[in-house]
Amino acid sequence: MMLFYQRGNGRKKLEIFKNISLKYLHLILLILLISCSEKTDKEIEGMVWIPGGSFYQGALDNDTLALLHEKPRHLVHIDGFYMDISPVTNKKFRDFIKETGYITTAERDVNWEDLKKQLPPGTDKPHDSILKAGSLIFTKTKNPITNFRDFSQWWKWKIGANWKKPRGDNDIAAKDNYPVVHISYEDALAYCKWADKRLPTEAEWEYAARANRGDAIYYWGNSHDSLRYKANTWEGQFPFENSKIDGYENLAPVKSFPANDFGLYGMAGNVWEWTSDWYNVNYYKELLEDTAACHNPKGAEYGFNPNNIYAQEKVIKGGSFLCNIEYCISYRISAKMSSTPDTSLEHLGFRTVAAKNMIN
Ligand SMILES: [Ca+2]
Repeated sequence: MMLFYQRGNGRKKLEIFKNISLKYLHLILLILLISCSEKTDKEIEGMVWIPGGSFYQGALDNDTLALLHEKPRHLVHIDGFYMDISPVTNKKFRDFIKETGYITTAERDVNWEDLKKQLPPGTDKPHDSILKAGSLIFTKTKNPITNFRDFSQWWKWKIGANWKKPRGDNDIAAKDNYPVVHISYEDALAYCKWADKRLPTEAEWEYAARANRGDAIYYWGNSHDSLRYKANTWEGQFPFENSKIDGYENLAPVKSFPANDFGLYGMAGNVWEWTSDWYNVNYYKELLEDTAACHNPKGAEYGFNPNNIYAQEKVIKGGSFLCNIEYCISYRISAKMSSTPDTSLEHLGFRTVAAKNMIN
């Protein structure tokens, strides 16, 4: 190369040298960029790498669909992590049960001493026959309703309902690729321990669902018209009549609807998913005043739900097959609800995540 330069005239040599220098500079920069960027080359079966970045968590002030606990919106930074492509399926959960012999919350009789701590003092103990192992299942109402605050109109305690029998009297033999449901937070943690994974924080979950779409309301953008093609929800008059326009009245198999821009399926509708955060309605306000806490936020120190002051609840995200535009539009990215760690429901599952250093 040096010989080549020596044979050219001075000006030409300088230009060539500049060009080559620039070329090498680009190459060096490229190598530096590659070496400094997060390594994403390791493929983890069933998971996708979510590259780290910053995003605004929560809903815009002028978002009229959002509930107060989705505001104020605040800037958050998330480090990269691996996330399950879809919620944990019946098949995966069965593998866990076979290896560990774990018995889920819904398969154990209810411990009244534990339950009464979550209820107003003086609440009468239910009859022992009610405290048998079971879970909450959804039941359509016989007529349209007007009081949407009374969940007991469509949630029923079903003895014998659990992940193996989601309706109490049916089984999941042919439903390996359906999301597992009737999973309590405690059950999800036990699975994570077995799988060497963990639950996502609320911020990680929302960041992954948003997938760099800025202020989009839904994972696919802002159009509600395409809902039927994007998520399994309740279309019709909740909880009385389901038009099944999206093809499913109840649960859908995982990957029945498109993935978001990070390649994640089921981030809207079908099943709610546990996060590791305590549900505290004041947490977003605290984050606004503590920007240091906005780097990988882990959630509030304790739960606080003014509508359920005796219980500590965890944040759940994503909405379910029961979400409806007139009642619970929780297939929106910023939407959330809460549940106590020992609760299991027919529309509640989970997915796991893993930091890079958790992967062998
Ligand atoms: Ca549906």
